[in-house]
This record gives sequence, C-alpha cells and structure tokens, in this order.
Amino acid sequence: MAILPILTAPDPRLKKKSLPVAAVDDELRRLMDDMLETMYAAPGIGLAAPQVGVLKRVIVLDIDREEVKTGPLFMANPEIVEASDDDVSYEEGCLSVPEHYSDVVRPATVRVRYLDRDGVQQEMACEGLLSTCVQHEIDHLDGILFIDHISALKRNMILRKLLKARKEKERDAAEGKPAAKPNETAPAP
Ligand code: GNR
Ligand code: NI
Repeated sequence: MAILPILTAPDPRLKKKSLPVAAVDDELRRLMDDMLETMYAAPGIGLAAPQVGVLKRVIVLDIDREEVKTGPLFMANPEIVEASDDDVSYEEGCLSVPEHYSDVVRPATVRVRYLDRDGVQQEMACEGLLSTCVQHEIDHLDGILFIDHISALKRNMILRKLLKARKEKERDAAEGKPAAKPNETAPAP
C-alpha cells in the first residue's frame, strides 16, 4: 500500500467530473487500498479518487463515531438513489481545503447504490455523519467542493487564503526552509 499526495484547492483537477469505472479489478482495488491508507494517515473519514489526482468514480470512507461505526467502506460508481426531504446542517471540512470549516446544508438521509470492493452491487441507507460524508465524497466526483455550497464571499476568502499559504510554502521550500507540519507554525528563523 502507499500514501498518495492529496491535492488542495485551487487545483483544476478538483473541478473536473470523474468517469465511471468499467469494472472493479485488481488495479482498482489497489487504488482503493492506497486511498484508504492515505485517508487514515491524513487523518480523514472519507476520500474521493480525484483528491489524489485520479479522475475515477471511487470513494472510500470509515466513520468511527459513537452512533455509527462503519469500518472501511469502498464504493465504485456511487449514486444517490433516494434523498430525504428534510435537511441538516453540519460543519464540514475537507482534506483538499485544509484548515477551513463551514456549515453545509444537505439532505439528512440518503440511500446510496454502489459497487463494493468485490464489484458486487450494494445499497446502503445512510444517516448522520455517514450521510453527510457520502454526499461530500460524491460531490468530489462531480468536481464540487464543500465551499461551493457556501456564499461566494466566504468561498473566495478561503480560496485566497489557501493560495497565499501555498505560495508561502513554495517560497520557503525554495529558500530551503523545512516544511511545517499541519497545525504547526513554521520554526523561527
Ligand atoms: O475528514 C473529513 N471530515 C469531514 C467532516 C465533515 C464533513 C465531511 C468530511 S470529509 C473529510 C475528508 C475529505 O475531505 N473527504 O473528501
Ligand atoms: Ni473532501
């Protein structure tokens, strides 16, 4: 298995629509396993293939909360076949939008149809955090980030900050400064 680099916004690959997979074969299972390892290492509770630069309709999830403990879930060609009329708001984050969080309103429960790691079609009723997360991941497959669900003002502010943080990182790297870990300020010069 391998930990893959995660793309961060703004990146044109995160805006593209991913293509359905023809079949779940060994090569795709290797991608799924690498994505799961990458997600655990991040750490995150979900990851979509475009976040690692692969424009295929594949997501992985593992929700571990008191109410819902799913274990690792692998989904190819996931589709929402039913969504509740009632909505819920949840404060979302995204590994591709590091260190920014916003409330996003989505259907409270969904029913998702997908191919599992063995290529067998499954359906799953999702509620709570699992429902939010599966919708967030399927959005990635359509080139949509959680910041596309918030006001343009907030979105542009976040994108500007992300770009600035990236430029500072690139400048520091060019000057040979060590990279700061996430949630850690750069060492004093
Ligand atoms: O790790 C993640 N946490 C999270 C929290 C609230 C709503 C959605 C998510 S998904 C995110 C990982 C990620 O970016 N998946 O695409
Ligand atoms: Ni995300």
